[in-house]
Amino acid sequence: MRRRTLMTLGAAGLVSALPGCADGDEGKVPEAPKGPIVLGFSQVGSESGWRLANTKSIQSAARNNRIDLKFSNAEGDQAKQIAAIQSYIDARVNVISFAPVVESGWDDVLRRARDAGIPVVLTDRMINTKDESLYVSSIGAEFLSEGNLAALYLGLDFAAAAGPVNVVELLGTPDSTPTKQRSDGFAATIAREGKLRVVDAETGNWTQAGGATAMRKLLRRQKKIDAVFAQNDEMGLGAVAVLKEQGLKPGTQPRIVTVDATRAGLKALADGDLNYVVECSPEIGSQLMSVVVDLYLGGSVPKRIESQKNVFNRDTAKDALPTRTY
Ligand code: GZL
Repeated sequence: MRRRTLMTLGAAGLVSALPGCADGDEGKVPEAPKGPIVLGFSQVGSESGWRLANTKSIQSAARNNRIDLKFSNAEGDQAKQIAAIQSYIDARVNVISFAPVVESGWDDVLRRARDAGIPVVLTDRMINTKDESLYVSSIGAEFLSEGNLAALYLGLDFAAAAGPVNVVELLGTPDSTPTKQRSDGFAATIAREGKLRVVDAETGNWTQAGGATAMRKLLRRQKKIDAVFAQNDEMGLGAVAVLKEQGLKPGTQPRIVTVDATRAGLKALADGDLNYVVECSPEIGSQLMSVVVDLYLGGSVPKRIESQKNVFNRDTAKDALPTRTY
């Protein structure tokens, strides 16, 4: 992304830069943008603590950059996201951004955005398209490696086990990027290690209630469950409640790894109900606004921007909790 030197852009209140003088345009000052940048954003929903923190990050970063944010919440409904994107096209916003609830079904509306000359930035999740020109940048976590890390760390706890170790998976929304790629990353790693094996899976749709229902079904179907890979904290916490109801000791038998690293997840980890939590930070608002300003100024932006990743154990969870922002 282009370096910025200080120059104030009037109404937008943005500090940004004169592009470095390239050959032949010495001294040419770009037309200073008139008025605030307008960003249309469609959010997946309010399904988890991670999502709420993601919304907060985007809204506060827009405020801090004096960007006029048109924000809509689809509550998990793709049709509502498509309608919101269309409304931003009709309103001729400067940039459109969204976190796609599922990967397929976006080409038509994104083609209309592109034909209207409005750049689109994906956040958090990806879309499944053959036409990469439908979005200019994507900002989010590398989900395959989250699955990889979950398997690696869970494997540490079974290093001395004779094997095989029976794992069940609690899955997010079908066809969403994290659901698909966390599973793929987990499977690829356990295939290399050879001791852990996924014997069953159920969708919990990212929610605590969904995770509890899924765990009940799996306990009825599976005689021996040694470990649970919950694809987010909420589903892991739902599983913990059900396991305790049934007289089991989550964190010991079975062992549990989750993803997100929300405050509630780290608290359960510190309490010994979980064993590891993989973090994919939801706080990508400032990265998004930086891309939005660059696009508005006619700059070029990276096609892919990774968000922060981490893995917590019980001790590092205790260290992180006092200053946790989400
Ligand atoms: C991950 C994000 C997922 C979180 C869930 O980047 O898409 O959606 O893991 C959230 O908590 O619902």
